[in-house]
Amino acid sequence: MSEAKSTRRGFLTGGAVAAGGALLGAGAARAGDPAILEKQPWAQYLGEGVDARPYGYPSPFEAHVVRRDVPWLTADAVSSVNFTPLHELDGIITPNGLCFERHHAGIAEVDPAEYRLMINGLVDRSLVFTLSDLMRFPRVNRVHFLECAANSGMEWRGAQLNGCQFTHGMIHNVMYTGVRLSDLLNEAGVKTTGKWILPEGADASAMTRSIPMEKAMEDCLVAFKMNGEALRPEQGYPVRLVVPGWEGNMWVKWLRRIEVGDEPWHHREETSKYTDLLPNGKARFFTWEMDAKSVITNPSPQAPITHGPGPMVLTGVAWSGRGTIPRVDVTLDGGANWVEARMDGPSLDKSMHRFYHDFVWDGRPLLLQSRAHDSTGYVQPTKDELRKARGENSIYHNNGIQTWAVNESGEAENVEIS
Ligand SMILES: Nc1nc2c(c(=O)[nH]1)N[C@H]1C(S)=C(S)[C@@H](COP(=O)(O)O)O[C@H]1N2
Ligand SMILES: [Mo]
Repeated sequence: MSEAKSTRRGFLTGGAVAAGGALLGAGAARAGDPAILEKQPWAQYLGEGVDARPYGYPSPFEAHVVRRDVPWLTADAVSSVNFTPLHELDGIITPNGLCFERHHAGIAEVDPAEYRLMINGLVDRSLVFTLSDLMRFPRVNRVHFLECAANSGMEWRGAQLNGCQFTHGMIHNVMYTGVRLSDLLNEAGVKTTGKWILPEGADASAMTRSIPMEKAMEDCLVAFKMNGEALRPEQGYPVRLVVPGWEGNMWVKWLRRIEVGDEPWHHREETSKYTDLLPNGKARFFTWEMDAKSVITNPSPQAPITHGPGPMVLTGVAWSGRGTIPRVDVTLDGGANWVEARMDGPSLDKSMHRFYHDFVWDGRPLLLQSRAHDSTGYVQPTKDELRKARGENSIYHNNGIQTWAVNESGEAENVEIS
């Protein structure tokens, strides 16, 4: 242990190969390592030219890095969900092909030439925009997370799914390019009686959700690009609504119409499914903002420690629908001791944040947890605190602290401690 600590200094100041080797006890083997001494197959032939891959894909060695679903969760794949492989990612941006998908009636394949967006209802003039009409409004770029209100929902009653992909993977964090919804609404001229918008999707589910006018005017976007390229069909190509910080259900994909009204349309929509049932039988309505939350992505059940004791990097993500994440705490011993994690990467409003904890593992079992603090001062609660407030019957808005138990071999498991 003390030896590990003293070598860590060299490791972190640049003697990575020497110190790393010494720590792993593998330095001697590495010295004669054929992987560095011998000419590898890929150095013995000319590679493919630039015309071979007009649209690039990841290395075939990364084929395991995919969205995954849990087949028993839903009756069929058309109205279902898959999960972002958080344990394989780093930084804060989710690559387009790995953004989790949640569809109520499958993926709509919309022809952009036939794409139209209508604004009608309590407006001075109903308008119909083509895609090129939309692109003539001033554009903005914003990075935001989208989290399904059901994320971690399976964990309300106890530890269930073995991997952060499944417990926390109903989230993605993307840079959107689009236009302000307020610009479009102002173009149509919202009447003073217009207090709500009802966005509608062009897919077979014609998904609709009511959103208060204040939010629509404040920061909602009508987006056509994600991470620089056109939205993927799975994410609503060619146009989706972006509702920063609010639950994913409101981010209508394949957006085709926005009706302006004087009250919400709760009788027409799915809202009943997206409320939180309290122990007294009453429901929590209007719980749209996503509370601050975090999860350790590495190590985790799908990403065990494979290098043995010594210096290691623990990492994870944190986010809040109410602002930024100035601080995340991490514990290695189930909450007896907490240390402040190191935040790295952009800290953007209503966006994912990345944290690290660099430490020397002595090879003993760990009980890992992370606890997010957001810019409003709110602190992520424990699962027991959440249950006390909301009971066991909830499904939505579970932002409780996650625990991973790591054993001596470095394998991690989803557990609950109280
Ligand atoms: N048109 C339409 N929009 C939709 C849905 C849908 O089924 N149809 N699903 C909603 C739900 S419940 C969520 S969580 C998000 C998921 O967005 P994603 O597929 O980009 O992850 O889209 C929302 N927008
Ligand atoms: Mo959702």
